[in-house]
Parts: sequence; C-alpha cells; structure tokens
Amino acid sequence: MDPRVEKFMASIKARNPGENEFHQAVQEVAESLIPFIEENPKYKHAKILERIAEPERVILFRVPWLDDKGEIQINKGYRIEMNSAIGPYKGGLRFHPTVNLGILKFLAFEQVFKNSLTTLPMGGGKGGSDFDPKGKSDNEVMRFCQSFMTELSRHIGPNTDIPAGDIGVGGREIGYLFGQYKRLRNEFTGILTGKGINWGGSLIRPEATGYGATYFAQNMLETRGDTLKGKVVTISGSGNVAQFACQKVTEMGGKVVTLSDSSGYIYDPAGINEDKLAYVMELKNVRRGRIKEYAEKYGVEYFEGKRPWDIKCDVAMPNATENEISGEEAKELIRNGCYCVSEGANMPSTPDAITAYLEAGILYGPGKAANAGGVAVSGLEMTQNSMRLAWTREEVDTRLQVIMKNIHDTCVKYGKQQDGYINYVMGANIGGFIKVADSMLAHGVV
Ligand code: NDP
Ligand code: 2IT
Repeated sequence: MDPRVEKFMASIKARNPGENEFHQAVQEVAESLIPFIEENPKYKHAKILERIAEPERVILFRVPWLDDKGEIQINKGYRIEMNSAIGPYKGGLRFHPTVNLGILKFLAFEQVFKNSLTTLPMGGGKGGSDFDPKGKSDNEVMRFCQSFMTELSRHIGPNTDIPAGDIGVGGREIGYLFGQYKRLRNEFTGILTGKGINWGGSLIRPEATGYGATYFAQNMLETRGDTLKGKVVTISGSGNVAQFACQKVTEMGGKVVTLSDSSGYIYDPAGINEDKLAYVMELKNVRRGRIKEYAEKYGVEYFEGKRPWDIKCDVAMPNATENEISGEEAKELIRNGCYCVSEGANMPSTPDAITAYLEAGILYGPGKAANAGGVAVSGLEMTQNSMRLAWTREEVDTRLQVIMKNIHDTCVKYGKQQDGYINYVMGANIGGFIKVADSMLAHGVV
C-alpha cells in the first residue's frame, strides 16, 4: 500500500475503531485521492480529506414501540449528517438487523461523492435502524415508523436534511414516516423523497436506481462500441433496485437469468421476462415472500445459501448489499466471460474483487457512480416539490438519462488512463470530490 494511504488509514482506524465498512469505503477513496491531492496542495493544506471523513453530525436515538402482542420493543435509530458543503444532507434510511454506526457511516461517506456526481445541489447523509421489517405486521411497521419519526423530525427539514428509502425502506415505510412528520409539524413539505405519487412523489423515483444502473452499464458498453442487446445479465437481489434493473435490461434487449434474496438465488436460463417480473413484484412487494417460490412456480433451479456469481454472463449487476462479491467470485465471473459490472448496490464488491476487475481490464462501474440515478431522481423530486409542479414520466426519465451520461463522462474525464483504459473508480472518486472540496475551501474552516 502507498505509505501515505497507510498513514492516513492508521489515523482513520484509530479514530473510528471497529467500523470496518467505513474503513473500507474511506480507503478506496483515499487510494484514488491522495495522489491527486499531492498534485493539488490547496486541498492538502486545508485538510479536506481529513475533514470529509469526519461526519458533520451523528444523531443516535432510542426507538421504543409496541408490538402486536403489546410487548415493548426497543431499537436503535441513527442519522449521519456527513457533509453539507454543496446542499442539504440527502440520503436514504436503511431498516435491517445488520445496521450499525460503521455501516451507516460508510453509506453516508459514499453518498457525499455520489450526490456530487449527480450535478444536483445535494450534500450527503444516511440513517436507519437495526429494526427488522421481516415478519412484522403492517401495524407493527407503522408504529415503529411513527416512533422513529417522532425523534427524527427534530433533525430534518426540506432545507436541512431529506431522507429517502434504502434496504427495508420502500413506499410503505416512507408513507408512515411522512404521515407522522406531517402530523407532528402540521406542515406539508418535501422532507422525504420516494413519496407516493398522490402526495408529492415523483414519477420514475421507484424505478430510478435500477434504470440508472442499467443506463450506466449501457454507457460503459458504448465506450467499446457495444450495447446491452443480446447480453446475458446476472442480477443479485430481488428488491427495489433489482426489480427495475431487470425491467430495463429486458426492455433494452438483454436477458436477465438470475435474481436472489438473502436465502439463495434462482437461475432461469430462458430469461426473466415481463410476466415473470410481474410475479416477482407481487411476490416481493405485496406478499413479501421468498425468491425460492419463483423456482417452484416456473420449474427452474434454486440454489439455497448461494450467490449468483458462478453463472456464466456478459454483464453482472450486484443489486443486493455490501461485500456480496468476493475476490474469488470476481475471478470466477471474469473466467466465465463477464466483462462488465454495474453496481446497483452500495459497495457490493470487496477490495479484492475490485482489484480483480481492474487487473482484468473489464468495464467496472462502482456504486457511487452507477447507482446514483436513485438519489438523482430524489433531487428531481425535491425540485418538483419546490416548484409545486409534477413532471411527466418522459421528462423525468430523459433527465435521468442525461444525468447518468454526465456521471459517466465525468468518470471518463478523471479516470481515463494513458493506455486508454477507463478506471471508473478513480474517475468517480476524483470527479465526486472536486466540487465538494472546492466548496469546503470557499466556506473556510467549518
Ligand atoms: P430492498 O430492501 O428493496 O431489497 C434488498 C434486496 O437485497 C433483497 O432482495 C434482500 O433480500 C437482499 N439483501 C439485503 N440484505 C442482504 C444481505 N445481507 N445478504 C443478502 N441479500 C441481502 O433494497 P434496495 O433494492 O433498495 O437496495 C439494494 C441495494 O441498493 C442496497 O445496497 C442499497 O444501499 C442500494 N441502493 C438503493 C437505492 C434505492 O433507491 N433504493 C439507491 C442506491 C443504492 P432479503 O429480502 O432476503 O433481505
Ligand atoms: O444509496 C442511495 O443513494 C439511496 N438509498 C437513495 C438516497 C436518496 O436520497 O434517494
């Protein structure tokens, strides 16, 4: 490791003990940025990297709620307000039993760069809870959301901090959270994005992350004169991002052959077409069942406890969670002919997996670039809320495509190597950094 990165990381680890995912996210960015900062000493003297790795504010709170049996349950609630140099804090809420401070800090840190890449004026934040929505009744989810928002409402606002969804937080949860905020404040305002279409939401927001990651894959393929048409695509996850990635890939002529959940994956060599996807959406969003049922319904194979990276494909889209592709799995993907990875999830590839992609010279779009479409359309939802207007599907989708292309071109601008290879990791990290860093310089020591 570069000794300068090693020294910086030693200090990050000492200041933030035990936060492994946060260390991992910071190290990836530091490896790109430290050489760049050496060439641009203004950032070095102002200690921008040291400041950007420290949250502006961390809010931790108790979330007590009553389950259906009348028993009191207690969860942890968090909001990380990471950086507001270019706009109000913006980023999702995750409800999952694995949620802890280190995970939310990694997500908030990534969000700062991602939001800057979108070209929209949004700072970075993330929040959530170790609450597990699985197996809970709608009423339990509602009571939990109401308790969570009772505290969170003190800290957010349309010009301060605007949360949205992430793992375990979709339309249902955003509805309950919004209802409680409105009731507490007697104010109808855009304090959340991903809202329902009747009460201030934007068309295409549910679709945006999966669509955006697909557009990004197409943009990367185009640098090699290629397209998604006829490509075999493996997707992990079967939630919000996976579903709409599957839809858009299919629409663009690709064939999606896998989907997964935390229990295992299904392999459908004939392709997951529109009808089968409609079944998945009903299974996952309404019945909240397991992906295994797909295998039973369509008579295809199901692999319990496995991830889909041993299936032969041209393009892989990890759309479930962090560190879901190991170094070994990345090598297997490459051995099997995969030459494009577009990340719908945040940090789904381990550092060893990223090294394998870069060494093999394949197209690799890291999450902070490839999955920025979700937060970008959240930004467009905020714009529409401010104007008290609603755009059409076409208007929002066109803007999303333009934004994804801009992000792609920013990555090319800062990531193209002498030999012509586009290092999107480098490109996204430097491209995302500059606007935030220059704004922090302008604001002085704050
Ligand atoms: P959902 O909750 O809708 O779906 C998550 C999917 O991933 C489910 O299939 C879930 O399976 C699976 N999953 C979750 N945790 C794990 C785990 N620990 N191991 C294996 N599988 C897991 O979430 P989203 O689709 O919204 O989010 C997916 C990813 O995309 C996350 O990394 C998120 O941060 C990222 N992302 C989301 C955006 C958005 O707009 N929603 C925007 C940008 C990035 P199961 O049901 O069994 O838990
Ligand atoms: O990781 C992400 O970018 C999100 N979960 C979406 C954040 C948002 O504010 O829409």
